[in-house]
Order: sequence, then C-alpha cells, then structure tokens
Amino acid sequence: MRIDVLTIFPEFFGQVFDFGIIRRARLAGIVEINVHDIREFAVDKHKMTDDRPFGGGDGMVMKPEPIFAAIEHLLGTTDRNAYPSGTKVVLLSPQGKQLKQAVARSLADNADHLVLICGRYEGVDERVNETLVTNEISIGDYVLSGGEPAAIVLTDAIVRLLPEALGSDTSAENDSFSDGLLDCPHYTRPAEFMGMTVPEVLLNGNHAEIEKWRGEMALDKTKRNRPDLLTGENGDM
Ligand code: 9D3
Repeated sequence: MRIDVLTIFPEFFGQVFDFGIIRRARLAGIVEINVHDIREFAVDKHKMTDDRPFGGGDGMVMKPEPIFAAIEHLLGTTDRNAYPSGTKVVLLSPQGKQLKQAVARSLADNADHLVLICGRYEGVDERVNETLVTNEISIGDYVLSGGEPAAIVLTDAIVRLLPEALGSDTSAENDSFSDGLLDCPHYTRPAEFMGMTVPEVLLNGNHAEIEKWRGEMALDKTKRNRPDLLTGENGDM
C-alpha cells in the first residue's frame, strides 16, 4: 500500500511513522508513506493556502487550487471517477463518517493507494469534497485543531491490518473489537507487587478456567466502560 499525506504542517509528522508496527511495515515494503507540503503546490507568489470565507464569518478556509494541484501531481487526474478502484482520497474532517474498526478494515482490504488530506482552520473549500474526495472521515466526536492527528490515527489503524504487518507474536484476531468486547485485564511478573497479587486463576495452569475467567472479565469491563458495545445504545442516554 502507498499512503500520501497532504498537510500544511509536514513537520508535524516528524517521527510518528518511525516506530513499532508502522516502522517494520515500511522497512518490509508493505507500506510506503510520504508526507507532502500543500504549500509547495500553491499557485500565487505568496504561496497562500487559505483565504477568507465567502458569505463572511470567522476564520479561514483552505483554498482549492493547491489541493487540486497536489492531487493532479499524485494521481494524474482531479476527477474522482477516473481514479483506479484501489485509489481512495480521504478528507479528514469533523463532518466525516466516524472511523470504526470496520472502516479501517475496509480500507486495508480494498485500497492500495490512499491520499489523506488534512484540513486546518474552519475547513476546506467544498469543491475539494465534491470533486476529489472519495471518503470523508472523522475520528470521533471531539474537536481537534486540524486533520493531522486524525491522519496519524487512521494510518496506524490501517497499516497494522495489512497482510504481514503484524509479527507472529501479535494477532489482529485477538484484539479488542474483533469480537465486539473490550479486552480482559493482563498481568505479568512479579506475582506480588507492592502488596498487590495476581488473580489466582492465572497462576494455576488450568487453561479452560483461564479462558472462562478472561471472557467474564472482558464482559464485565465492557458493561462498565462501553455498554453501547453490548446494546447499541449510548450508556449516557
Ligand atoms: C465550528 C464548527 N467546527 C466544526 C465541528 C469547526 C472546526 C473544528 C475543528 C473545524 C475544523 C476542525 C479541525 N478538525 C479536523 O480537521 C478534524 C477532526 C476533528 O476535529 N475531530 C474528529 N475528527 C477529525 S478529522 C479532522
């Protein structure tokens, strides 16, 4: 897979893709990640990437021309209907469809080229959305300062799902959410730490009993912290 990130703050991404699973996947050639400065595609002599909103109001809006030029450079077209089927142009935006494991899974399985557009300010000129963007994604119901942290979250969630990205010591199947429950608690040595002990069941070597305990603890934790995962309702309502 190839991932191209479009941002006005390329330095924001400094070393975030240089650790752990993402680093290993890059070194193994499973994914290639490139970060591009939208400003380098600016057309005017002041290299402007934003401007005042038509109709008035606070804040600034990202101009369409530099983003169109960047997509033309990367994909050879600015018509989303002409993209190859494995090419997705994602706009990270508070108005997007909320990122869930199934969204990450779908992109990991079906895309081989992702272009991630990071918005800033009040937003991006809507013509970008209408013409270039195939998927508009939010990472949740809280306010960020821009799309950059969201692009990092989305990249991480997708790359670890690519075939061969996880080591043999880790399993995507065993993860929280793959069975719709939160994970059970984990313990390691020492068996007693500052007077706190490890649940006896984990020490007795009875694997059927251990799996039963883990299932019960996962269900308990899910009821307490994420009842919505069990009922489909929001526990705060
Ligand atoms: C006043 C209305 N706000 C929209 C809900 C303005 C606004 C807030 C935050 C406009 C842009 C932003 C910057 N956020 C993102 O670009 C963003 C985001 C987010 O704020 N939350 C969750 N996911 C995402 S993805 C991109």
